[in-house]
Amino acid sequence: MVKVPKGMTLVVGLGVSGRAICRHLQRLGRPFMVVDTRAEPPGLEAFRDAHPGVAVHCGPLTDLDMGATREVVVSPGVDPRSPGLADLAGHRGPQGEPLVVGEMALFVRACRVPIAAITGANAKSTVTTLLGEMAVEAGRRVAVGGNLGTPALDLLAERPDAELYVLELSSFQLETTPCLGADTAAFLNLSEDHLDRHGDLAGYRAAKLGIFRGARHGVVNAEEPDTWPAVPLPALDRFTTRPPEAGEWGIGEHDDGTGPRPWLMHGDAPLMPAEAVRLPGRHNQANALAALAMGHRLGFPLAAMCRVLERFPGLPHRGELVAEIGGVRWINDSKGTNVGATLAAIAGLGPTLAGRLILLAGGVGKGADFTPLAAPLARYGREAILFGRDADKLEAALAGGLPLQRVEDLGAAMERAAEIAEPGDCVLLSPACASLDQFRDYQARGEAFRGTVQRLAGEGTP
Ligand code: UMA
Ligand code: ADP
Repeated sequence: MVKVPKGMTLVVGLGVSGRAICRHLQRLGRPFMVVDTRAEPPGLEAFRDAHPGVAVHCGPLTDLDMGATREVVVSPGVDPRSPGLADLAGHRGPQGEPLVVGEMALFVRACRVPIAAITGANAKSTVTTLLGEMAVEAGRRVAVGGNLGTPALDLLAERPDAELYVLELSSFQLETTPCLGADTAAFLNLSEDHLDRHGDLAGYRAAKLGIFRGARHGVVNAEEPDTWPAVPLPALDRFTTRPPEAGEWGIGEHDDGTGPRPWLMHGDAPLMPAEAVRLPGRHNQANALAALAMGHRLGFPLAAMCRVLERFPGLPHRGELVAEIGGVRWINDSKGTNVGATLAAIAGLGPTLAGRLILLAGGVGKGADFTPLAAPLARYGREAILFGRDADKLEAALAGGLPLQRVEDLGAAMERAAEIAEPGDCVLLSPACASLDQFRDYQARGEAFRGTVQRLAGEGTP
């Protein structure tokens, strides 16, 4: 047994967040030690160089006696219910907070300016980036990060001048945040993801509802009651892709003299034509409305926010057209890491593509049910090419709908797609799975796709 010395803070995990937690504790002058359950966590040597004298234990959490620990700060990838931590549930630290917390608990204690926080199964990064861009356009000093980009605790040090923090937060981060106290908090949508960690959809939802703890304003999806807070908030805005009811943010018919067409609306006030939103598809119009609702609450001028929506081209790896080669479009939606995201990608493309969609999917399914993909793929798909750890489960869920092809990995899937694609087809990488069985992360998977497409373009292969 390794005893954590009395009064010492224990940091669990030596990934991106864990290292940010250590830097933060160092700035506070709080003594800490580190544990990572992996035998050789990546970047260990560099960490030791940067933090001489800090004890690092690599191995099971059950090796540690945490009885005298001042606080345990867990990385998002570590389940607070793991053996070694589970026993500490219900224990309290000196400030009365739970003994086991995540990075956001430390962030909240240190942050002195408003927080805008965004969660959901999908669209978090898109809405977070949109809101950040809107803040800049409105002339605010804003820092953007969290689950996306710079870890929240690093933002505090890198952007001490910020007058607003816009943070994307995952269910993992929220379940270890006792009270976020956001000025505005959005829960965008809910569909199955991370069930291997949260057990079931109810568990996943309960973690995500943590975004509303202490919030002064909420933004929810009018069409998804699962996103609504369990306890009333001081103020709430709802967005929908239907015509809005009073006070809602939605999409309705409006005629500005050029003929009736769909507009983004706030109640009965028209804001901008839906087609002027540069991001494609209805799901992105919903994302735009959520960002508008948050920005409005924060006092950003509507005109500034609409300018951002007109020009924002989207983030890489989210429905990104990499190239059109010989009449075949190759689209990188590597961030489609769950069924809900892949459904949105298919819905966005499908109607223009009946029978012309070649889907590349597979990887780590995280316990999800793939059957919702069967009907839209049967309708729009030409073939689904399946690879990775959970290809079997995908194959079973899609069987009987469209032709299926099993291959080893993404490279083989792309070879097969290049072989069968004909002008007018669309090859979509939207895996409905995490990448971690075959790639470092979804970006590496998307880069691999992009690299192969660029090589194909060079060769002139369809
Ligand atoms: N791990 C161990 N033992 C440990 C510590 C980590 O096995 O002691 C494993 C985890 O199980 C996981 C991996 O190491 O498989 C990384 O976990 P981590 O907590 O160390 O991750 P970080 O590198 O700190 O990155 C985390 C977020 N990752 C996760 O939540 C898994 C990053 O989000 C985030 O950008 C970063 O903090 C900064 O805040 C990534 C992510 O995939 C993009 N998030 C999930 C998602 O978006 O769906 C939630
Ligand atoms: P997150 O950060 O929640 O993963 P992203 O903005 O990175 O969200 O998008 C992730 C995936 O979700 C992409 O594949 C994207 O095409 C898809 N997506 C974007 N908006 C929506 C939406 N409103 N509903 C469902 N899926 C969406």
